[in-house]
This record gives sequence, structure tokens and C-alpha cells, in this order.
Amino acid sequence: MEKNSKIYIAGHRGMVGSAIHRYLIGKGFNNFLLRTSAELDLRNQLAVNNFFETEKPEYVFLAAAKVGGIISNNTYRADFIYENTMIQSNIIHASYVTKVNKLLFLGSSCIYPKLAPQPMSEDLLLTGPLEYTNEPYAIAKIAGIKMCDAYREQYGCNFISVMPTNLYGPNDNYDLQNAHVLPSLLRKFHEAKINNIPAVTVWGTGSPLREFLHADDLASASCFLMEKYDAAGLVNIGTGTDLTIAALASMIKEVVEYEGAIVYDHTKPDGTPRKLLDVSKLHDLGWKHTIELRDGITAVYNSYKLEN
Ligand code: GFB
Repeated sequence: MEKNSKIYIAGHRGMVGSAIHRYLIGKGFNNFLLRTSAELDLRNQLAVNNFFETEKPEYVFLAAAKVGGIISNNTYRADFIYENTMIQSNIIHASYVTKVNKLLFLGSSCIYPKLAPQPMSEDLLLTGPLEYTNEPYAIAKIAGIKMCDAYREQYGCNFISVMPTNLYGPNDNYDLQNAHVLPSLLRKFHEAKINNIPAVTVWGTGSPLREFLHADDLASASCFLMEKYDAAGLVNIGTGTDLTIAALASMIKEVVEYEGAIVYDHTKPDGTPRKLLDVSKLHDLGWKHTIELRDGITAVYNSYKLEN
């Protein structure tokens, strides 16, 4: 990518897209194509085709998606599969038609089988049944990976797929029903602290293991791969370490300086027991994360306090 290459970031107001935008601005890139969902409905093929024909982006970061935590994925099952397959199909196909130089598609670690051996390497894709709560989202993301590979094979398009682990960072969703665990717990502990509530409820058993990556690290890895990786298949993006939800809750409790108790709501689902990514492919390519979890949570909490 040249500094003045025309770069379309689909989903630039979301946590991932905004992190990629910030990262590229910091590196001196200056020619961005950005559209809000009100300006361009990515589920509408005609609108997407017109946009690509008119604007002719050179590079595309496909970070637009319908995302959410475990309850959101499980509740809005139709919306997750419909919106994600539409958005990515429209953008990938329009990128082929208008001869985009390179496209980077962002997936998710939930594409791997529910009971995959840990840590999960890229070759475990499609080797077993998926976790039920996020199956529609995972199927959409798997379709995206396979589309990128098919367009590469049939038409020679340079489309690559990257699979981030669970993410957190600026512009996250803090809606208690629909958000992911990390922002939800930050908000719950913060509100319990300022309102002197004696206990915070954590969903499930606390025993599932999760890996967390700061969105700024994801942006750095994505831009690194946009420059360096030109092959089929997928590349995992994570830290290579995980912790239990109970340990995460304790860490957030400490960062927030909340003095009360933690209780577990066993009526809520645990989801996949563990999903730790094998990041050796990414490390071998030359990239490693820089933001450790406690530091990242502290930074996010400091911003959250200022905004709430
Ligand atoms: O982050 P999360 O919603 O998504 O939940 P997944 C992770 C774990 O934290 C689950 C527990 O075991 C939850 O039961 N948890 C505890 C909570 N307290 C809370 C809470 O207050 N809110 C939430 N949300 N969880 C999603 C997938 O799976 O991860 C998506 O559904 C996507 O498709 C995303 O892959 C990254 O890690 O279970």
C-alpha cells in the first residue's frame, strides 16, 4: 500500500474498523474511503456495486459485520447469518468486479469446532461440529473465508482472511444484554462500585477459558498482513495465552477497585469451553502483540470512566 492508496475500511465506526483507521492514520496513510451504514447499506448489493464502481477502492479492509456476545449471537440467529453473509458477499464480489488490489476479510475464532484441540491451528477449520450459540455467525464467517479462497483460485484475486480471537478496546459495545464479556463486566463492576451494590453477577460457571486481544494490536496485525501475506487459507491473530472467565472477572474487579462479591448465574450459557488460538503462523511471519491484558483493561477502563 502506498501512503495515498485509496483504502476502503468497511465498518470504520466499529471497534475493529476504527482501530484500523487510527492505526493507518498514525502510519501516514491519507486517502480513505469511509461510509456510515446510513450512507451505504452493505446488505444492499446494488448500493454496494454502485459504490465500488464509482469510487474504485484499491485496498479493502472488510471489518463491517453484525457482532455481539454469546446471548446476542444466540438470540438473533437469523440476523447474524443473514446480515453477515450479505455484507461480505456483496463486498467480496464487488471487489473482484472492480479489480481491487487486495482485500482483507476479518473473521472470528468461533469458526473452529467447539471441541477443537487447543491451541487451535488454522488447519482445524471444518474438522468438527460448531458451538451451537454462535453457529449462524460462524457459518457466515466460514463462508467468507471460502469465498476469499474461491475468488483467489478462480479469478486470481488477492483476498486474504484473518481470524482474531476475542477482542476489546475503544468503541466497544457496552450494552449489557448484547455485548461481549469484557466490556459487560467492566460496566457491571463500575456501576456496582459507584452505586455500592454488594455483588456483581457473572454469567455461566466462570470456568470457560478465553483469550483477549486489544483492538489496537489487531489493527497492527491486520495492516502487517495486508502488507506481507498473499496466500489462501487463514491466519490466526491472538496473544497465545488465555484465562478463565473467573480470572478475568477478578482482574477487572481489581482494575475497577470494586470491594464487593462475585456471584455466578448458572442459568446463562458458558459457550465453548476453550478457544485459544495457535498463533505460531503469525509469529513466524514476524508479528507479536504488544498490549498485555491488564494494561489494556486499565486503559479501556480509564477511557470508560471519562465517558460515563
Ligand atoms: O464474550 P462472550 O459473550 O462470547 O462470553 P463468547 C464469553 C464467556 O463469558 C461466556 C461469560 O462463557 C459467557 O457466559 N460471561 C460472563 C459473560 N459474564 C458475562 C457477561 O456479563 N456478558 C457476556 N457477554 N458474557 C462470542 C461469540 O462467544 O465471542 C461470537 O458468540 C464471537 O460469535 C465472539 O465469536 C468473539 O466468547 O462465548
